[in-house]
Amino acid sequence: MTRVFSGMQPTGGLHLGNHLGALVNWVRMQDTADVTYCVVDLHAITMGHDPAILADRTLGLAMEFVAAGVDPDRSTLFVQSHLGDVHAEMTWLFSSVTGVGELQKMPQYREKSERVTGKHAQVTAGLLTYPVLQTSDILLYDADEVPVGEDQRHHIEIARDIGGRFNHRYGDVFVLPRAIFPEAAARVMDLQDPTAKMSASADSDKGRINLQDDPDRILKKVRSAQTDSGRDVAYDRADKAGISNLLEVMSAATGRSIDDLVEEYADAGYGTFKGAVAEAVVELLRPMQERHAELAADPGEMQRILADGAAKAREVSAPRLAAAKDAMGFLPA
Ligand code: AQP
Repeated sequence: MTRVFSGMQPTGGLHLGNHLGALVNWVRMQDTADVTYCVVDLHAITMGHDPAILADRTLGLAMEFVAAGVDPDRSTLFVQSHLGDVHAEMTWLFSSVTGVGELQKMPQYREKSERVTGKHAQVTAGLLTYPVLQTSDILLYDADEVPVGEDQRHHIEIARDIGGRFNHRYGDVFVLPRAIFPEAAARVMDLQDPTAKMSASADSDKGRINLQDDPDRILKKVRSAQTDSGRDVAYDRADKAGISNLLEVMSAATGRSIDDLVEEYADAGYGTFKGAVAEAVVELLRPMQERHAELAADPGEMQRILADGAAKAREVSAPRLAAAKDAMGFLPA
């Protein structure tokens, strides 16, 4: 059976990009694969974080996964730091087959390190080695497939490179994974700046639809989305970035093809089209928001699910770590 692994950071509530780019595939893949999903909290501390809210955000993110349709009975759902011993040790081993230069070339590292400003600000070693920890996350679970958004393409490639190099040097221990992107909305763009991806860390949340936004807020954000000065609803990523982004969002939210939507809305005017996009997003999020409210009422149940998940995850990952150490020639304890 195909094995699947993916994770998300508890850096805030999820947004529509996270959902359409990755979470939709997480849910779909439960039907056919052996899936493991993780709240990657160890990744969430590389840019500075608030210790007072990390635990709540971690639990809240797990609830968002389940509210979106991740089924704890058909998946392994766990928190990365609960297996910090396994993931961090594996990261150390992989870091000895990883070049500093290849980490420095990662687009996300370059872009995020530029955002670190201020007198006491530091580009941390954690930000640089982030892809090595992500490689451990994925390879410890023998993942064949990793459902992610387009922005993760380079990180999955480096995971293959690191795993491949390890296998070449020490023997075939790891499965090399491939990224799985959605057909539409693999890269959801910011509504206010359709040349930038919708992001948890954007300065303003006007260009971002959060999964917990209420219908009024969603309508306001979609209505004020930046579009070109033309009138026709057409798909053209270069010249009509804003409208094309909304077409992708609506296509992913409704399951209708972009051609079909263009045919219906070509002459409808931007106002009518934006209203339809907002309605589609509201309808997509409504059941998730209802389920999330139910889950939030019983945090103890989610803690129990995560404890079970951590025990299941350890059964897979601890032997993989042991095999890696054995292949590298360490003296058994
Ligand atoms: N805009 C997006 N479109 C499609 N997919 C996206 N993902 C993130 N943004 C978009 C996918 O969501 C998953 C979670 O990724 P993460 O936890 O690593 O979060 P992230 O990529 O750090 O999220 P943000 O919002 O983009 O935050 P910043 O600005 O901090 O980088 C991944 O599968 C990702 O591809």
